[in-house]
Amino acid sequence: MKEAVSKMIKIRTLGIVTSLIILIGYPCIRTFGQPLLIQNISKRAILSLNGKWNYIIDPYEMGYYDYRTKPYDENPKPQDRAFYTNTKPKDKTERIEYDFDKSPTLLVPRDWNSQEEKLLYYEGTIWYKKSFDYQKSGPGNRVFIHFGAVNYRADVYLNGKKLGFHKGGFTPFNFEITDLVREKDNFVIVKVTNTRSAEEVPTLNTDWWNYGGITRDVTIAETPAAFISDYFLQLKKGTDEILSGYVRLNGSAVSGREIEVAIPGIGFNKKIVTDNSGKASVEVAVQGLRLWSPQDPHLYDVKIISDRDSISDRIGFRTLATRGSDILVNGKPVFLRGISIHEENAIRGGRAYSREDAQMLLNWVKELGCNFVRLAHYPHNENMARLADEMGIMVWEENPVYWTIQWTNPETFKTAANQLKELISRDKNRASVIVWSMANETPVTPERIIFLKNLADTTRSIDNVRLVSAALEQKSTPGNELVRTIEDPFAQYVDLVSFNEYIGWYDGLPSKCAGIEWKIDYDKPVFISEFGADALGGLHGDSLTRWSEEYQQYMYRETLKMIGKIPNLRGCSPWILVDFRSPRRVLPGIQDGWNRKGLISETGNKKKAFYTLKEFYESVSKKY
Ligand code: GCB
Repeated sequence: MKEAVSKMIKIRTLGIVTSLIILIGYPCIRTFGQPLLIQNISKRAILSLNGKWNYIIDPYEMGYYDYRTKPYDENPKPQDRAFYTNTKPKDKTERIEYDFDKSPTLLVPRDWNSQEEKLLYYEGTIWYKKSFDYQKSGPGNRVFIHFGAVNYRADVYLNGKKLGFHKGGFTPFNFEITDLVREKDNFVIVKVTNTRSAEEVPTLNTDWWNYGGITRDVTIAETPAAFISDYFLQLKKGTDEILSGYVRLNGSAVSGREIEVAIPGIGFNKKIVTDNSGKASVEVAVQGLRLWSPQDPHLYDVKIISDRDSISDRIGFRTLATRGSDILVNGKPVFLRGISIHEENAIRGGRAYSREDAQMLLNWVKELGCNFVRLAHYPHNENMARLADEMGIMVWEENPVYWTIQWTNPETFKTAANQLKELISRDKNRASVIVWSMANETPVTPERIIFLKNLADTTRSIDNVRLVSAALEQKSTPGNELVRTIEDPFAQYVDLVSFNEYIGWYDGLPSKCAGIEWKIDYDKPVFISEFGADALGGLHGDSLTRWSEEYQQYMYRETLKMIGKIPNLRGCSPWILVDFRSPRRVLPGIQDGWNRKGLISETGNKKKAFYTLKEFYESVSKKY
C-alpha cells in the first residue's frame, strides 16, 4: 500500500513536471537536425524583416543569465531583467536596466563588424530586436520565421517566448510561429553570439574574419496548413532522361495526396501520390530536355502543385559523372577553370549577402575566364548558387570543417553534419552545384577519417549524383623533397582528389616549381583547390620581391607550368579572387588585417596575376 502511494506520488510529480515542461517550453526546441526546413523560401515570403533592428551589446550576457549563471529562459518564471521579455517599467518606481527602443540600430542583413567601428573586432553577444504587425492572409494558414543565416549561435524569442536556438553561422533555419504571432506589436528578439570555441565548427582558429550578426535575410513566410515543404528534382545518376527525386508535404493529413510535377517548357506533367510520411517519390522519363551547361545555362520553370498548395522554381538539369580522370558534364569532359572566393564584399566592407554582392563577385569570375568557383570555406548565401545557375558557373560548396576540430566529440560531429545537411537541403536543386566539399586542410588521423567518412556517407545518402571532395594536403615523399604525393587515405573516399599547395610562397621560392614532380596514384580527376601568393595591390618590385605584384605573377606563371604536368589534372581554384580580412594578417603597411592573396585588391583593382590566370584559362578553354 505504502509502495503504491509512493508510486502514485512519483507519477503525479512526474506528471506535474511534464506539464510544466510543456507549459513553459523547456527544454527549448533546438533546430538541430530540423525536420522542417522550408525549401525555396523566397517564394513563401510575405513580409521581410530586413532593415533596422535595435541592438544591445552584452559581453557578459547579463540579459541571458542570472547572477548564478542560470539562463533566465530555463526559469519557469522569467524575470523582467531577461532581455527577451522586452519589459518596460510600469511606473516611475520600477527599475528596468535596458531598453531596446532607446538603443541604437544595426542593419539586417549585415554583419555587425562592418557597421560600427567599435564592433570591428567584437566577438561576443549582441541582442537584436525588431517589432512588426502581421495580418495572416488565410485563416488556416501557418506562419514561420526564417533566417538565412546568423553567425554563430542564435537564440530566438517571439513575444517573450523562446522559439529555439540554432548553431552554425552560414546555413538557414526556421521556426513555426503560427500560434504566437498576432496582428499588432509582435516583437522578435534574437541573442546572437559569435564567440569562437574549441568544440564548434569552425573552431577557434581560421584565416578569415569572424563576422557576427544576422548576416542574411529574415523573412516571415506563410503557407497553407499542409504545404509543399521540400522537393528535390534532378536527373537520375547515370541517365540523361530520367527525372528522379521527391516532393514532401508537411502538415496534417498529408498521406495519399496527389501532387503534380510539371515542366511546362517541354510539356511534361506527372502525378505522384504521397506515402504515410507525406513524401512522394518520382522517377519518370522526360523527353526533350535542353540540358544545363556552362555554355548554355538553361533553366526550366518547374511547378509543383498539390490540392492545397503550389510552388514554382527555376531548375536546370544536367548529368554529372567521373570516368577515370575525367569529369563529365552531360557526358563531355570538362576542365574546371576555377577561382576560390570568400563571402565578402571588400569594397563595401563586410560579409556579402545580397544578389548585388553575388553579381559583383561572379562578374569578376566571368571576366577571369572561369567556369567554376570554389565557395570557401563555409556555405555562402543562396544568391550565389542561384546566380551561378543563371550565369553558367559550376560551383563547389564547402562545409566549415577547417583545420583542426574536435574529431572525437559527438556534439562536434552533429554540428558539422547538421550544417552540411542544411546546405545540401537549401541548394540541392541548383544545377550549378557540382561538388560538396567536406572539409579543408584537416590533419591525417584515424579519428578524422571516421569523422569525414561519416560526413561523406551522409552526403551520398542524400545526393548520389554530385561529387564529394575535400581540400586535402600534399606531402613530399620520404627521401625526396621534390617528389610530391597525396598520402591522405581520405582520398580513397572522394570523387575528386583535391588538394591545396603553396610551393613558391610558404614552400620555397617560385623557381622551386620547376623541379617538382607529382606522383598521384589515383584513377580519379585531380583538382588543385588552392595555390597563391600575397601581393599588395599597387606594390611593385622585381619578381623576387615579396608582397609585390610581380612576385605574385611570377609565382602564378611557375605554378601553372608545374601543374600542367599533372596528367590527371582537371581543374584548379587558385587562392583567391579578392583580398579578404583576416585577424591573422598583421604585417604593417602590407597586410594591415588583410590576406593579400587576392587577384583583385580590396579596393577592386586587378593585380598583374589576374591577367596571367586569365590568359591561362583562355588557352585551356581552347582545348576543352
Ligand atoms: C590555406 C587555407 C586558406 C588560407 C590560405 C593562406 O591553405 O586553406 O584558408 O587563407 O591557406 O592564405 O594561407
